[in-house]
Amino acid sequence: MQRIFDSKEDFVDLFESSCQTLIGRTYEDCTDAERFQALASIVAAKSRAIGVKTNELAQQEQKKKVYYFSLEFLIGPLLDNYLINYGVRDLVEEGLAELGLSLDNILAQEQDPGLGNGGLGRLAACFMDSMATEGIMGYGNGMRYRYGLFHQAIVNGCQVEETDNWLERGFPWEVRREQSSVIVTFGGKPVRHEDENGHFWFTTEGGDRVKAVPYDVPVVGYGGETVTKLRLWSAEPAEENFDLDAFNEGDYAKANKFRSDVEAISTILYPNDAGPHGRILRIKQEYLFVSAGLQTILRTYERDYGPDWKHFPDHVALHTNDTHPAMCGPELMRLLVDEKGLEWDEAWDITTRSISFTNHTVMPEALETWPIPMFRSLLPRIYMFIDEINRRYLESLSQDRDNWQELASQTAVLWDGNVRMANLSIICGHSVNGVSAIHTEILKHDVLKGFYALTPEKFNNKTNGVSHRRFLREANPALSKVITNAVGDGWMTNAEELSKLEQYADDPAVLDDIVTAKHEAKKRLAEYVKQVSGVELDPNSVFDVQVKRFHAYKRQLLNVFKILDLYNRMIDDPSFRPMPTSFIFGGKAAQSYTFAKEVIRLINSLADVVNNDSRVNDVLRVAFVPNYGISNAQIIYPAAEISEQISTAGMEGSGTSNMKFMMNGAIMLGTYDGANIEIADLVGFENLKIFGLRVEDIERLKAEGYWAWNEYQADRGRLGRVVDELVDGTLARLNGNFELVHDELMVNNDQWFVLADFKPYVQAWEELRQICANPREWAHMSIINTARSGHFSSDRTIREYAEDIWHV
Ligand code: 26Q
Repeated sequence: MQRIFDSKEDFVDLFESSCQTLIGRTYEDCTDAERFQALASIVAAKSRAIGVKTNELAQQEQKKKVYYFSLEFLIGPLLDNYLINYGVRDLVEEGLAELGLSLDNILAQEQDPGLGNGGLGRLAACFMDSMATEGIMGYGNGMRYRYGLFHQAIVNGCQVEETDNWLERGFPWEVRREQSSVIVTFGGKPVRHEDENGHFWFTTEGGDRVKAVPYDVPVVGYGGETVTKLRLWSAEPAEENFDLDAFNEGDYAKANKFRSDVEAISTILYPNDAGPHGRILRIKQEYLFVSAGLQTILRTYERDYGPDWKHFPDHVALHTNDTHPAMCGPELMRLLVDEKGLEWDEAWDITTRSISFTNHTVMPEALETWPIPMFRSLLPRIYMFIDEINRRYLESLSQDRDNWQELASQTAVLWDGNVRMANLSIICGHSVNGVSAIHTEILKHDVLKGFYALTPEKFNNKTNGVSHRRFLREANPALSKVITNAVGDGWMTNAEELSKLEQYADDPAVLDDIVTAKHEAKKRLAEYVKQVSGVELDPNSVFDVQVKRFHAYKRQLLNVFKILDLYNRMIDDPSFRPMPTSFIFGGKAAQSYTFAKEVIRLINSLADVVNNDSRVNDVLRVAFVPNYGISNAQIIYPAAEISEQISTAGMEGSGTSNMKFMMNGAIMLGTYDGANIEIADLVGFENLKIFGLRVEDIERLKAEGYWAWNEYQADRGRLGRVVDELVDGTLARLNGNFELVHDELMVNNDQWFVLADFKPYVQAWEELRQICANPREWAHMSIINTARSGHFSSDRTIREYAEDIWHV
């Protein structure tokens, strides 16, 4: 353990002087926000110093480096995480208390950098944490967006997107590394050169030169021994082209255009369903962070090993998080061929041995493609490499295979006027992985079956994991204490040690402690919900939670139907009194995703109806937590008793909130999808509830013909009534009826099988709800879930990547 403070006194001295030197006031006169700045700056400075040592050591030992390329890193607040990882949280808390200050109040000041959409971005952050903890030299390579994913406000039931100005008060963890800036060129004209041996290469003439400036954020592993870094790139003009004439004429926008055009590249993070708008900027982002990252990596490699390129893959692994960094392949080829003078075959061998790729989704509309004309004019030299990669690939295909035309239509990079980024990622790498067992099977036998037929050895599964240090230890101190009292604290670095808890599964004292810890967390969440949404929740009711991005396939709508049905039954039959339950939702919808935004409005309308109806509101409550993100997720997970994981089977890559809830002892109510299946395998069907259609059922229904109308007719009394209520005024108080939602079911034939799964879902919920009525029975199941959640630590996932893919 690398303790950054020798003693409490040592910390207090440092803190007092940091307030003086950084803020210019005594700690007493500082605000909590300023105290946060002072404390974070000490921890950041210590981290940078340890980072230098980590780096020197790695260089001496010639340790292999892993570069994790991701357009998203949803890192969350860092201070608490780092204090825990350095083992000084208690010491700091006590030291501050002696000064009359509260660590919790200071921690609450930290901004949450929203540099990601959801699961994929958070996974990247968990991986950074686990790599550092496992002593792997893992470096993140991403973008420093000026504005994070929007801040979500709820106005009159509707989502309203507000700018997330996360840098407003500065970001104390980052350091701008001006010296390490690199130039990235867009457009221009490739010019061919040839030497006397016929060897040729290209340079680019003209084009727009952009300066990519890195900002480094320390990544502290548990124990503080290994500190690596996350490098985030920002776009700036390469030359000052201030238009003085325009300025003198008073046209300030024109005068500054050179700057604003370039800075637009790193201004915002794109939502996961971005329409055609802004697509050019998106490609620019993708190329900027890929090119800047790779240029830097080659420079570092050359410094450490000289121009010995053929051993590059022995010392460097390049991992691409989804297709967003797919240009790694052609850009590495360009650097090796055009700038380092390698022949094609040699460069290709190095490229494919270095790059690996993770796919996160099977939805066809999520697979990135770019129109060739647009791509070529923006990145002409990269396009030439892609064209040649594609040509050589098809050539080898046609030599080896009889059915090559069919395979080509599935696997070619250039097809139908588009560049297909997933195919590019697979061809340029040595490994393709899915994020749960079932997802990988679907990739192999459906979405990517052509590639699987050709190169089965490239395919492997890496079931996701999450940082149990952040989502259990940090988020849920009360439960963590119960665990550590029972089994010691070895689980912090070896999550499998959580399994020792199982011997207490029938121990009344420990079960009571579990119930007490849950109750504490529920009280805390209830306070938070009251503060942010005005809804009052009773901590004695059961907390049933669904928090995740809003998407039709995640079926928040199914959950709404369950609640509405419960409401209807209570209104019809006043003697029907279900046990008190609070239904809690949270999540953002992409700004242009109308259906998803309507479901948010629907939940808020339902909340408005239910919470204000005195016939039901003593036992039913519905709350929507606005602006779901890492910070409030850490308040939400610990408080849940029921975890809703109800995606249409076959659609969810893995899901990761299912794992975070599991660690915190919530019982899952889920479909047989993504990592839910592996969770069920581990805890057994008796310790959670699985319901509904499975992948094969859905395939059969699709083949035989599924008719939403039949489902509606077959149960007019309950299901049919709920469908009708979308448009009959029942829920219209906040901005009207829900025709769009209704028509998705009844006109568009319910693509996500909401109506088909309604009955088994309600049934499974009733059964689970019965269990929750008996706290001891619930606690028994809960402790088994926590005890078996060690498998879903991202430490395990990272060890698998390290061994099977990166070979470190
Ligand atoms: C693509 C093109 C243009 C603009 C945006 C995008 C884009 C951005 C983000 C496409 C997809 C994403 C994010 C996807 C994502 O978060 N997928 C989730 O990944 C998790 C981690 O593996 C899984 O657990 C989830 O199942 C999966 O939905």
